[in-house]
Amino acid sequence: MAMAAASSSFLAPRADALAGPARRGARRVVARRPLTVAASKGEVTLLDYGAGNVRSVRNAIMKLGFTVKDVTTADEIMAADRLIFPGVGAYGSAMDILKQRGLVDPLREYCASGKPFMGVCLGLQLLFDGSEESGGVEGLGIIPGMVRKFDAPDLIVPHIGWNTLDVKKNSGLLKDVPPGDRLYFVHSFRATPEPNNEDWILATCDYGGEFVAAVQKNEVCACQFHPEKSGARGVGIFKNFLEGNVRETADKVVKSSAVGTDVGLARRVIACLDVRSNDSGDLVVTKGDSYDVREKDEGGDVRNLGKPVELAGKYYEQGADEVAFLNITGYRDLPLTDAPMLEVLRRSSETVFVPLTVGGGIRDFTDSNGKSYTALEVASAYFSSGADKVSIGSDAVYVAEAFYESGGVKDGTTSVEQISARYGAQAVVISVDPRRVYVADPSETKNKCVATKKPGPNGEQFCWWQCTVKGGREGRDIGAYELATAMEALGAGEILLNCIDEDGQGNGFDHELVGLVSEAVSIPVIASSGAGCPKHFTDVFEATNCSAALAAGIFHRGEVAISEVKAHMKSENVPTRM
Ligand code: 1PR
Repeated sequence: MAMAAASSSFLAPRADALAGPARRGARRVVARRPLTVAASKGEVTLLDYGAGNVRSVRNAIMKLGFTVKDVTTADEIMAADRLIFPGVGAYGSAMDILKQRGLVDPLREYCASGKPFMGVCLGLQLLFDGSEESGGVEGLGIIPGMVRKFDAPDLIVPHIGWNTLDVKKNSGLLKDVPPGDRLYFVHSFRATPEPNNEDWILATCDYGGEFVAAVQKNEVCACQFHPEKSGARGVGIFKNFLEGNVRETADKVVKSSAVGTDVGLARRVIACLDVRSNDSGDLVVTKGDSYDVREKDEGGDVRNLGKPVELAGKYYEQGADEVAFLNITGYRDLPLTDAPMLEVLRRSSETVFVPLTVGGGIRDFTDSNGKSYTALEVASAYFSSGADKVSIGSDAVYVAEAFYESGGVKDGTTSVEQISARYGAQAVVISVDPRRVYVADPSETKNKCVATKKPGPNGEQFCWWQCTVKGGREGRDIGAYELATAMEALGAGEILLNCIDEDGQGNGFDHELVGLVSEAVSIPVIASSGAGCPKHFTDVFEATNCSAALAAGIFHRGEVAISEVKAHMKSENVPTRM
């Protein structure tokens, strides 16, 4: 594929990407890796058709001591002894690729042969007769039933986050998942249990109604959730598959309803790492107050709060539901060959088995050598390096402005539309960087105002939130409400709602802003900026319909651990993944 080729040109691993200031002309001494390599427990065949992040699946397999053999041809599929099919992206493009490569019949035959098979997410959906995604597409037809969009009224879609299972059968695959435990889902379409597929259903999940969470018939199994993104519990599911322990067990199935009231989709807690190079050229996690990341003392160095890969690992261990990396100087022109964020992702995804979002610089781009890349190519680079979602900041504002100027025309050429069409809406997050603007009367602006409980400096009773670009450096005449609604229309799957006024202040999230935007869209909204203590998380979950809350400073400075936030949420009966 042209895209993959273009991506790889700027994706070549840079061993020194994280090594600190470049020392031109210095002779580099390359440390040799020890020659002792642990013996492989066996080989697993992976069908990666190049449509997204399967790096984490690979990493989970390798962490368990197995080696990965990639397959691309029909013969290789038939020759496999144990096949993993991690479907990613949109249903239509996945089936197109399988057809082009002549893999449809071989996959059917492989599953019919009864050899071990594991599908993940889209890899489950493709087993069904077809999907209404991509305008109606035929699937592999191995399991009866159609995949349809979540359709319950007022449901936030995509279904993103950690949800509980209702296990229907005794199976070795899920034997280590205690009732009430949560696994990570991210999808807009789902299959439902029906009488003609009942014999396949291993577990269901409830989100606006019961849907298929896992299927199994003998050695052929598939999960709608992502084991490779479901922490240690999820990696254990892969272990059961890889070690050949998926057959029925004698243990009794315990229903998740027996575990109490904390069932269903959890409210997520996200750790955010604002990343940039400091003045010595080291890539550091920094954190500002209202987006000013420099120390206040003389010299004003960029604040250095730690190393990105180490901090991501720490927050994973503490129970973060997701980790976001924002390359806060991504709006500047950097040659793509110097994209150290790619290396951060590669290394983080080796040890962090929860979703990773990356943002900064996702837009059409011409590097200093005059070589041009599309936003889709930049995003593809991030996905293939280990990102599950990309977040678009400045470019989303320009796209929304053009969208309104054109009277709401969707021409399919924008970054948001292209990435969404290729990778699915759930992979596209919009990072909004707004600032509060007071007005005496809503007629003073074309943007949506609210009557505020925090009047302005001159007693103004109304305000709106002005979007900015380039990390808050430039305000535009478009509000957060208008940006969010345009982005939903263009195919974004989630809104990361920052607030420049509250950033780093520790006074709590801006409930008026979060309430306005989360009522305006039916995609998940992540509240961001201002967390100062665990109570601020339960406050924003109680006051608004947001799906997740994100914080940075309190975690980086060690003032509050993520586990403390979770414990507080649990004590306040907020659905929480512990
Ligand atoms: O415009 O697509 O290149 O993306 C740039 C990205 O970098 C955007 O997502 C933008 O939010 C981010 N960014 C740019 N400049 C800054 C800055 O701080 N100077 N950081 C910046 C945004 C805000 C939050 C922060 C929360 C929580 N950081 O992500 O983590 O406010 O902080 P807190 O808990 O300490 O209050 P593009």
